[in-house]
Amino acid sequence: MKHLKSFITMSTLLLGSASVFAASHAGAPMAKDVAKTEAAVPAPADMVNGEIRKVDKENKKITLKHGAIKNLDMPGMTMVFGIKDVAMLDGLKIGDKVKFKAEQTGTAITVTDIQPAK
Ligand SMILES: [Cu+2]
Repeated sequence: MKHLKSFITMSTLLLGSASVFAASHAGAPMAKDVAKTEAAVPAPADMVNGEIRKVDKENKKITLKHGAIKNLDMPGMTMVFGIKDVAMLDGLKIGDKVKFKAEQTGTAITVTDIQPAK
């Protein structure tokens, strides 16, 4: 009888801890939903390595030789980008190595962030 009693006590403890486990994870599905929502949003732009080839402040354009741009699914190449704000080009010149973010804005691809590469 002593054995049976300790068995029951053990089972009760296990059940007890199981429900505590369930309770403490009650918030988990919500966190999962948040992650799902974030995944539905287009991939955030990564910083891409580039080198300035041409700057056209008047037309808000910049030519960059760039590495692969993951968020745009683009391999490395040299191409013209639109620039969100020409002030971002202050202090940058042709030949400078940069890190930049590019995003698709309608039919154009625009540099939304650019800074000297360190
Ligand atoms: Cu490109």
